[in-house]
Amino acid sequence: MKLLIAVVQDQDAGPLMQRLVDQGFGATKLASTGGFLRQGNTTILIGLEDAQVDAAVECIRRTCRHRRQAAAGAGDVEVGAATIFVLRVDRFERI
Ligand code: 2BA
Repeated sequence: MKLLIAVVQDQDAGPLMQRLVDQGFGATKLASTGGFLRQGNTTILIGLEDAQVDAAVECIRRTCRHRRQAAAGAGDVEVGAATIFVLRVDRFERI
């Protein structure tokens, strides 16, 4: 089993959650803040089987967009589409 952690832009979070749930993924949406821009973004946690990882990444790829955003002192920066971590899960329980 794996835990996929995806940091996405707030504008993409709603449509992404909808797409994930429509495809049968369990997902949790957390409010987060980027360290560089210090602006709100969204972190989505998805617990899934190893064989589902590519399908979830594809969902993210199809939903999330690159955008340019103003950064204090650094002009514009290109943000997104998503920053994705895939972690091995040693134990998963729903009680
Ligand atoms: P932020 O840290 O607010 O970064 C927003 C965007 O600013 C980044 O987009 C990148 O284009 C730019 N940026 C970040 N650090 C920079 C630096 N030192 N110099 C110049 N430009 C810089 P993304 O790379 O797409 O990242 C989007 C968000 O994903 C980040 O927001 C952060 O919340 C998360 N993230 C990115 N890399 C991460 C990492 N290694 N670990 C944890 N979270 C990460």
